[in-house]
Amino acid sequence: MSQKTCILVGAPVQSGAGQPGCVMGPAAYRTAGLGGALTSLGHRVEDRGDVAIAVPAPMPHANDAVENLAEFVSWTHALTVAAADASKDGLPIFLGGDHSLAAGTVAGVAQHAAALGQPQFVLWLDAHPDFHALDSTESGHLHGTPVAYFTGQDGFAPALDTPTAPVPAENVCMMGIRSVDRAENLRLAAAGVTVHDMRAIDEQGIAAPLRAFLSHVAAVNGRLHLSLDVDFLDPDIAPAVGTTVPGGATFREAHLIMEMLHDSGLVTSLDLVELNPFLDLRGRTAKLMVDLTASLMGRTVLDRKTRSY
Ligand code: 6HN
Ligand code: MN
Ligand code: MN
Ligand code: MN
Repeated sequence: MSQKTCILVGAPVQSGAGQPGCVMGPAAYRTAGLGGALTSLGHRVEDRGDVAIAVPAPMPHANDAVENLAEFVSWTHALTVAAADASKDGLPIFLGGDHSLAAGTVAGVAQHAAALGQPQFVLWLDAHPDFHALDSTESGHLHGTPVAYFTGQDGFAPALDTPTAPVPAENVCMMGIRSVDRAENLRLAAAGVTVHDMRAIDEQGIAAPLRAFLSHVAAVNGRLHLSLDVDFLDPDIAPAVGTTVPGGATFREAHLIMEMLHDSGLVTSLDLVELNPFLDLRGRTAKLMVDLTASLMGRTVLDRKTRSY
């Protein structure tokens, strides 16, 4: 990737998670040195500060389990605008915040892609598919819903309209999946999302399926949004998340993905989500997320000059 203008957009969202703490995410990324890591790689960095919403009036839902629906609606509107805007000026990096923020960030970057006449793709790195609608969530935690929203699935009206530029479900590729609720399973298959669960990665590794996806994105001149949930990573290396699932991606798998994405030159926007600094151990997870972002933006973890290929 050549020199980029990275636009940092803080999204201190925690209304979609089951426990507080993600509100501290943007500050933790800044504290862990995200901006400096990017400038040291030769990129320009513009920090737009944190997006904010006014405290909204409560919004009830027929599914009694649903929590903080009004906040979800306000964040989705605000972040759609912020993401469409930032996309015009550079490569937006959204500092979360829980994963419900991706309802807005992906809707916004996809609006920009539509204006350019390019197809939008999403690489979803997560233990979970986050494919519930408001009617199917059992936990009521709306960080379990963004993919269903931005792909234009039913089940969000009348709280939210379908996004103006929904991402076709076939343009979404998920990796690392290892915790799927029954309703999600049925809907994922029906919608046509590509899911590489951990079983598939154990058998094939991450390189082959990722390479296949990237060559498809390149072939149709697509734009690629990467949504990186902390719980994609194994909890041993990334403990600062409220929804840990054992058996996650290793340090080496995660860096390999980032290096391959860098080499592809295809990534046009990024979410860093679900970091809960209250659960971290001496900043370990925040620093790992910053290092992975640096890999994505051109830092090599192994010294390529000493490689024999
Ligand atoms: N995330 N499927 C579970 C639920 O509560 O709906 C977990 C959601 C996790 C969301 O990790 O971004
Ligand atoms: Mn709850
Ligand atoms: Mn998630
Ligand atoms: Mn997750």
